[in-house]
Amino acid sequence: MAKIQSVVALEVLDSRGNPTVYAKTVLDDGSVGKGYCPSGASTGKYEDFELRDQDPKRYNGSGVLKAVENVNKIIAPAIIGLEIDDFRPVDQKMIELDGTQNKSKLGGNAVLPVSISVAEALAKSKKLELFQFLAPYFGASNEFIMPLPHLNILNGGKHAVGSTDFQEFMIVPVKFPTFSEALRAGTEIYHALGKILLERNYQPLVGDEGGFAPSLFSNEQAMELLMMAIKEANYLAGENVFIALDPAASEFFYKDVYQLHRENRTFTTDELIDFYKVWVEKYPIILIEDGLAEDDWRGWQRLNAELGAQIDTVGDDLYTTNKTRLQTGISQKASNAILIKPNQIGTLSETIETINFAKQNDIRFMISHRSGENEDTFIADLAVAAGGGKIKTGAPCRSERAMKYNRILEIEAMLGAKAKLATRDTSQNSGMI
Ligand code: 2PG
Ligand code: MG
Repeated sequence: MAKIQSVVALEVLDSRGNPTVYAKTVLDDGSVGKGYCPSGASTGKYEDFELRDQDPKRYNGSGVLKAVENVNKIIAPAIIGLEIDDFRPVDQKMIELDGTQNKSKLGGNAVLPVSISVAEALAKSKKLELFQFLAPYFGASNEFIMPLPHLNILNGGKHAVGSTDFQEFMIVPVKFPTFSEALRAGTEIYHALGKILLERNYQPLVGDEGGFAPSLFSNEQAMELLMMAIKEANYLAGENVFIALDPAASEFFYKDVYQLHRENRTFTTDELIDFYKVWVEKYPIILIEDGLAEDDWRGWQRLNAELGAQIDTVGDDLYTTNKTRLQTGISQKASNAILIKPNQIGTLSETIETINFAKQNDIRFMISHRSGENEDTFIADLAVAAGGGKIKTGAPCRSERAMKYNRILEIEAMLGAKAKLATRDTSQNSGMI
């Protein structure tokens, strides 16, 4: 047991230059933990409340001094002095202090950094690596599964204005012996894409998640560029490298239809599902996240019924890491997978509960960053500890993205032969091209 000696929060900046909350926890044995809150651009409507000051004189209203004060004046006094060897009682205390469904009193952005910093301090106190400390919460053994990296090499939607309507075009190197080899393949493909874009006179500029953000005339053009890049880097699309998409469809769903502005097309739910079906036949797609909007339950049921045997149908805005919404999704057979973002739900305890609930119900899960990130590599340890076999944390470019992949490299080296790269059955996904 160690006693919480101090908890201090600060207003710092994220990767978009927006203010965010950082918290530092010190235990009485000298162990120190740090936590940061990431932030989304295409946020789901059921996410935790992100408390911003709305003071137009500071950071155009996006300052987080109130959330910082909530840590320093409300949370810290309530948890300093607690004797702990588990972070869950601290999370419970914060949930009680907040007392709302969506952390709207204290702010999810006040609660999460404290939750992470306490877990990190405890891991240090127990002289464990963070992933080792977290593993028992998932009932994990001492064989660790390294997650398959889902690298977002072409950015669109809200992360790259003027690029594609679909938000994320990811590549997934699947048939590689180790995480480091998979990451190398993904990174070589990323650079091949940059070269192809330059040759075609596109400025190789990047979006919020480090992927290229060319101004394309259609979403399909992005798919063609990805296929070219895989080939250019000497990998085999549909054999060892696959494609994953996050259209983030809630962002282009208006007045009951899906509107793709770049190509001037409008789809009903059924038409958009048919569109995805054509793509899944044509391209080696293994995963579609938020293919439909967050309240389009009927559409999700059909999408999952028709494509769920071939691809991961992942709910992000649909579930917002919320166990109750996932429960609804399971009873409706709305998807076969969930995206996990700790800041959508607020505490590490609730994140773990949702993951374990997904596991119990054979729902696959992928650990994810946010488009507004920071120097915290916490999600890398979480992905290894939870053992779901998938992570997405942007392109292998820009330090706030690369450092999460780098942390997995470090863990892999630490574990040696005990680090097994996740596998994925791709027999249904070769694509025709
Ligand atoms: C998503 C995320 C992360 P944001 O939609 O999956 O890639 O974007 O953080 O902007 O919600
Ligand atoms: Mg998403």
